[in-house]
Amino acid sequence: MKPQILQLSPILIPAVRERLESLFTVHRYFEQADKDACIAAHGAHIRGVVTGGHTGISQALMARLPNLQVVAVNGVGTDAVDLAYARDRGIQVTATIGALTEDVADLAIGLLIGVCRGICSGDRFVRAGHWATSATPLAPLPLARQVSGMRIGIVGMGRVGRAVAQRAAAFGCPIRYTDLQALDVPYGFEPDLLQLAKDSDALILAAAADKGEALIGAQVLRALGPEGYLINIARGKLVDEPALIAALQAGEIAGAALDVFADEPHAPEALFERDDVVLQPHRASATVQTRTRMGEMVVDGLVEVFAGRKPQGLVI
Ligand code: 8YV
Repeated sequence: MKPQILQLSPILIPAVRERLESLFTVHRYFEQADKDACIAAHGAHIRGVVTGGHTGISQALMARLPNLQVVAVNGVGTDAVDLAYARDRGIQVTATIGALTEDVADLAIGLLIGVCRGICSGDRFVRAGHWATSATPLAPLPLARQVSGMRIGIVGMGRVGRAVAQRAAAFGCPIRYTDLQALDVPYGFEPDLLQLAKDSDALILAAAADKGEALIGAQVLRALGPEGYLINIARGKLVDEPALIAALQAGEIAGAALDVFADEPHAPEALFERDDVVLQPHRASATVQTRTRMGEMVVDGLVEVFAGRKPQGLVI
């Protein structure tokens, strides 16, 4: 009999879906109208869970899966999985470590350029027909902020942080970073986040969110200052969103570009009308190439665990 899998979030690559469904009996929990009935009917037989980085799995749901052996996260962040509980139960957790680094770093740079150069507001300006009709072309658009040479502060110098740094360095940007400790990287370490914010023109969040909830609050934003930009490709909960909105409204920072939010799929409406903000619907890893690699890792991880071997990307 094929092992039974509970799938908590969609897989967008057809070939990966087909492989998953050919190897396992898959219960598509995310599509169920009556989720409780789904668990009542199948919970006792579930041996594996497939979930997304943001979705994770609650302790309450794991508790209803007595034969659960593995949670395969289709993402790199495991902050939405109760790792301590999983460890106690002997449930293995895998993540797609290394599979999405480049894409996430690419989007961080895209967002930085997007917000500093006003790419989205320029696009809206052209589409609305204002370019052709305005008496003084470009007058309503403020001049942009040069990106090359900006002082970049990276919060979290893990795989993604390093890939962001590499790219920013190619733009001639001096780079400093903060992390739990100094690391073996060719960038300046700043243990104090406030100081890093003071010394940066743009702060890029690339930290894991297991700890550090609302790391970026009013004080850090004030330190970043009216010429400073905040870029977040990590987790929404790292930022105190009401404080960010207040800082933007008061002109205490110059702008923000966000791929992630505290309460996805909801982004704060106060941001919608602002031209000093670029918003993305948590899409940093959403390319065909990366999602294919991630999906393959998820399926391979399940196969390995059920065969009693150590999977790649094993977190616990
Ligand atoms: C993934 C993420 O795209 O890797 C993560 O932790 O949050 C995202 O980049 C998401 O998990 C897709 O399922």
